[in-house]
Amino acid sequence: MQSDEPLCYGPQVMTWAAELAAWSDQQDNLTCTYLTPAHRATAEQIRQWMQEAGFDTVRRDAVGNVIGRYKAQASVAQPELVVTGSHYDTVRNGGRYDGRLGILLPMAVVAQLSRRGERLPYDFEVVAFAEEEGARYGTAFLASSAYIGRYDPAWLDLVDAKGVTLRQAMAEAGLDPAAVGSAAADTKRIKHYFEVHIEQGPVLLDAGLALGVVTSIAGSMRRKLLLKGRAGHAGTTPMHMRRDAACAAAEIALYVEERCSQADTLVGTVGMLEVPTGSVNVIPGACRMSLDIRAADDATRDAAVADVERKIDEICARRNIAIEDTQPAWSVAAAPCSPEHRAMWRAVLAELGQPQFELPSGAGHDAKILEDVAPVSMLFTRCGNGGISHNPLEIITTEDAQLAGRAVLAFLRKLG
Ligand code: HGY
Ligand code: MN
Ligand code: MN
Repeated sequence: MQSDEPLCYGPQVMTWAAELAAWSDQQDNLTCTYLTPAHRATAEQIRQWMQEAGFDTVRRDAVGNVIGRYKAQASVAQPELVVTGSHYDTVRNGGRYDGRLGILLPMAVVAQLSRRGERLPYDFEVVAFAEEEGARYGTAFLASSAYIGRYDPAWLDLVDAKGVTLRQAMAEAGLDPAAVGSAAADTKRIKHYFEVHIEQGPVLLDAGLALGVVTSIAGSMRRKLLLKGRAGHAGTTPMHMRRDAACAAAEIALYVEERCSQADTLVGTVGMLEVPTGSVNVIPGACRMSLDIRAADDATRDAAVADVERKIDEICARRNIAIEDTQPAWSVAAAPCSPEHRAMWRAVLAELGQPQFELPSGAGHDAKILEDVAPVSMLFTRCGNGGISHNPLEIITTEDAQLAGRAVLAFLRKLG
């Protein structure tokens, strides 16, 4: 592959991603959840690298986002703002590229622009969002919601698995819970937001393509439930007299699987299923479970959610099981990507000798939140290992990251 750019994007991103992966909440895997010591060390490292890369200003905002700004050409009196970014938190036992690629790659591109002394006709901001997965406090896209001025103060009272409130975690991290409103960006200035992200699926891999342009970002609904039956002796309680919370959860999980197999782009997952303080010889009196239901369009998703909720009520009524939402149900609408910028990305792919391939995103991304305040676009990179993600086997190649870096530079110039 001939390139007029030095090989400065791919190798740099792979090196940085490997170094960030060293910071984890767990000894034997990559888990980097909101505001833990590993998360704070990751933020500090990104801040340092941004400074070394040549950003004019680098700051940590009130919720822990790390934001680097590369200023416009001095001749532009009132420059607009183009923003890119992604998240640096991870799921538990996650991969090192989910989110982080979308931070590190634009950082490498700014380093190249800075080396060349090249300025863009707009201010360019790279945002390392502090919390997208919702792994510690359950509410996803917290950091990009704060960035667009939609922080919900009720989130401060969310509690993690160890009973630490989000408010306490912020104080421990040196952040002021009362200042969360100050994280809001001047969204009126944002001309465009784009996000580079690994595909997290097998489509590009199966098509033999390195890059793809995203058409739309799936909307999702999440619930966390506590089903309450009655604990009892496993040996002496006849089957017809039981209120087994785990069996109710199992019946619900199988219905979610069946119902969400009935439409394209519709998916449903029970990712968390747990009998708290369970014992081998005790009928489960309680069972915690999570629901995650998504589709490329809201109508498909909402129809499935309505059916699942009806079924939950029917199963629990029949089994005499009480239902409790352990946190407010949460949903985010599907987001279309900007046709104008999709065309720009397709033109960039053509210039790079790549097929102009487009695909929907089944995963949620911060771009979905930014779509409320600005036109958004996304560029996907191929995932290896069968497209696996949210798994330590998540992998990309240096060559694909290099190509993506060249695409970002070309896109930035086109935006000008
Ligand atoms: O769950 C998602 O789709 C994303 O990885 N947060
Ligand atoms: Mn993810
Ligand atoms: Mn992600």
